[in-house]
Amino acid sequence: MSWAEELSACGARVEAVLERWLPPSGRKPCRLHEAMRYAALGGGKRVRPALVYFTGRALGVAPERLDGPAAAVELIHAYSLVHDDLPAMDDDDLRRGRPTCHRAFDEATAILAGDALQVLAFEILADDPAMTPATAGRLEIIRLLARAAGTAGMAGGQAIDLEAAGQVPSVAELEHMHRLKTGALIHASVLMAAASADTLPPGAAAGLDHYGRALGLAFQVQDDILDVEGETAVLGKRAHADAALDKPNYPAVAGLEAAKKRLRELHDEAVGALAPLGEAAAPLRWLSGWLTERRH
Ligand code: GRG
Repeated sequence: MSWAEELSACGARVEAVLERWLPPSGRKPCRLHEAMRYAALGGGKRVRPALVYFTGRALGVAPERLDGPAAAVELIHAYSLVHDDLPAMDDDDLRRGRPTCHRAFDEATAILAGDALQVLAFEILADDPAMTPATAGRLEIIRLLARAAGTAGMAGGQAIDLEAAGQVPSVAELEHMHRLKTGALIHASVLMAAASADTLPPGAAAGLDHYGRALGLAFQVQDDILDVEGETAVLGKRAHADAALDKPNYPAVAGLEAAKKRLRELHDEAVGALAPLGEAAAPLRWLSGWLTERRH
């Protein structure tokens, strides 16, 4: 299989895991369960689960032990998109090429669906029998995801993002916000897989930590570039949304060419950090290239 095929296999795998954990839509309260399934299933690139599986593969961890972390990080991501699209935040109508959750259902249901997706993530990490058997490893994985989703990560970054509307931050301030809002969950995807390994090769922990950080920022810089250069039909979400909301993004603050240069630097940094893992890190090198060249 090519790496691109491996990436789609990761997407199919996490879809099946999510299907198993999500409450059936026929179970009461049906509308809430339907909204949760609408938000979490059948869409998205599944980048964060792929990072979990690809990192685990580089470390020789069996995929069954990674299903819990892969599904959990995707549920946190899905919840963040549902809440981010709400009228109180970005007020978007389109997500993954279809109506946003609050448009397909209603605002109250979308808020509850986001809440329930978030806690389901932690229920999986606490309960999944296939995960790393050591209690310490499981707790570390829960801690990593909680920190990445909280005020020192995604929720904190989102708060800074909302406060930044109408302002012009420095490049350093913008990068800080991006590292929290988007980077933290991508970083955590790599770290959760590393925490699932029984042992790590020398230098692997620091190398993967560095890779996850660099790739997390790179992902958001590319998202900013796509917001400026992309088209709504290809992105599956509204293009030029940052300008419409008067939100600063990388091309607006540093210029488009500087944003592209920074993206290349971050890709090189991410790939360079994988040196201690040698050939085993080939899928992670490929994924960094794919993510920084993606068009949607
Ligand atoms: C509501 C607490 C809270 C946080 C929201 C991540 C986030 C914070 C908001 C999403 C807004 C956004 C579009 C951020 C840009 C980066 C990003 C996360 C893009 C979407 O991720 P993809 O491209 O989406 O992985 P798919 O649909 O492929 O899963």
